[in-house]
Amino acid sequence: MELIGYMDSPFVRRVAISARFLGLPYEHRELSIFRDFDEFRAINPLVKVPTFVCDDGQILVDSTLITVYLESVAGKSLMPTTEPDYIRALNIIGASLVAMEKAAQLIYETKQRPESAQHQPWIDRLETQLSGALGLMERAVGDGSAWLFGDEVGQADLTAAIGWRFVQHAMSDRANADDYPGLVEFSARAEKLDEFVACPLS
Ligand SMILES: N[C@@H](CCC(=O)N[C@@H](CS)C(=O)NCC(=O)O)C(=O)O
Repeated sequence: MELIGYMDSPFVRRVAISARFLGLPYEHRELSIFRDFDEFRAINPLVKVPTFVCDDGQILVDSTLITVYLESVAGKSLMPTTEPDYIRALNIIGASLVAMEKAAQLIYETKQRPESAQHQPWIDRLETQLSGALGLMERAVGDGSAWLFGDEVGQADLTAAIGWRFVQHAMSDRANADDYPGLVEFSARAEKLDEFVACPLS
């Protein structure tokens, strides 16, 4: 199994860290969807990260779908198995994925487009959505001193922690750490775990 993409994508990092929590070994290839577009396209015409190459050569995209596959290979799950925890985990993962997605869209809007083509109302909208997602995540983690569903780190924990770290790394000016003390603490604890240390944000 091979994971393709840089860890500066929170979606790639999510797959990498999930695989480690599931105890699954994988190869990792760093290719950029921008700088290595043609090489990437030859592997996957979708040119999306994460791209995941299964042992039989089939290609998967989307961190959630890849994680579903990894869980089936591992024969175990990083999700709570009973309600209402299961639904709450899905809710937190959803907010964290939106935070990642809106932050990525802000990068595209402000770094890929020439300044003259940027549209401020769209940027404002993305920022509002980003702060809405971060607000939900902050409420979910509380003071950040405990994992979300007991002693074990699960998919909701790792996705929230990766999401916050990415936003802080990419745009700390748009997400003031003072406004999110719970996430700061939660992320700091997560980043010390072996599975996170092994997958540094590149
Ligand atoms: N929902 C997807 C999002 C993945 C995603 O948007 N990746 C970005 C990089 S962070 C990408 O491939 N961007 C290039 C593009 O969309 O063309 C997931 O969970 O994997």
